[in-house]
Amino acid sequence: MSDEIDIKSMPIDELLELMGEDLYDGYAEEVVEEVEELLSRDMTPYDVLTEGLVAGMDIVGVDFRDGILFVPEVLMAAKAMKAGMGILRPLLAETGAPKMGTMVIGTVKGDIHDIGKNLVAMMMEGAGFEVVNIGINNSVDDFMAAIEEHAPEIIGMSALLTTTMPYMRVVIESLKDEGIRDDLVVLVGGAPLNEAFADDIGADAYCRDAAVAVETAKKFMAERKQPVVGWLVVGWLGGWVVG
Ligand code: B1M
Repeated sequence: MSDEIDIKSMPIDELLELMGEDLYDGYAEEVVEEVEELLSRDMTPYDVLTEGLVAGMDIVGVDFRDGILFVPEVLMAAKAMKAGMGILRPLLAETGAPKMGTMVIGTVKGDIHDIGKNLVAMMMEGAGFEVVNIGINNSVDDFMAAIEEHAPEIIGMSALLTTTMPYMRVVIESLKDEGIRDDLVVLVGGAPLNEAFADDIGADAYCRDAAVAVETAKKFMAERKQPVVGWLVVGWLGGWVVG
């Protein structure tokens, strides 16, 4: 525990290591203090997130897989991660970038994993997107209602279980049935997915992590805007030739 340790005099690499240990042990208060201390050392929110919280959570994941940690411990670690993310969230969103577009993102039906999805949401906000995070365990109807209410350009779906990932196809098929599939960019992510799966279910892209999700979303938004710009240029050139 970092109570007896003076984190202010600790070098950054040791502080990151300590934060990983506190995250592992589920010490939310300490993780928050360490996040704040790292930020005060001029580390960027993104680096604190990736080099600190995400790196720490990776170790939790491996030990959970190997039966060293169990559900209650993982939940404590997840809470500590969320506490740390609470500090970083507004900072990542504070870029002042113009709104790039709107994304509705949710974890699919049957699945309650939300850490990675929230991370994606945070990073997207940080990149200037308006994000409507509809939470966990979302049915087709939940996605449809959010699409109707918020008119997003992008839909993001997350699944962490091999048993819930097929539900993404159900959502995409419903978008087709409603005749709105081609109006939307559908991005999918989550540890058990891959590109082949995304192709197979008819998503636009698989995003390995939050950074890739941001890059991919930006790329699609740029492509969507291009035809409009193209027509404007054609119109302008036409006017120039005629006039
Ligand atoms: Co669960 N769990 N879990 N779990 N859990 C996994 C996923 C598992 C791989 C662990 C293991 O066995 N090694 C395994 C799945 C096995 C499988 O399906 N093949 C598993 C299991 C089995 C279960 C339960 C069934 C356990 C049980 O009850 N017996 C149960 C299922 C409950 C349910 O959903 N119905 C369960 C429960 C839980 C907790 C509640 C204890 C907790 C979740 C807490 C929470 O989310 N609030 C939990 C956790 C924490 C994990 C692990 C350890 C960590 C997941 C995580 O948060 N990773 C996980 C093991 C692992 O993944 N290594 C595991 C950190 C996060 C930053 O990464 O979520 O991958 P990730 O997100 C990344 C990318 O994937 C991507 O970007 C993110 C950021 O870079 N991404 C997207 C994710 N979503 C995206 C959406 C996008 C784009 C990118 O949209 C555009």
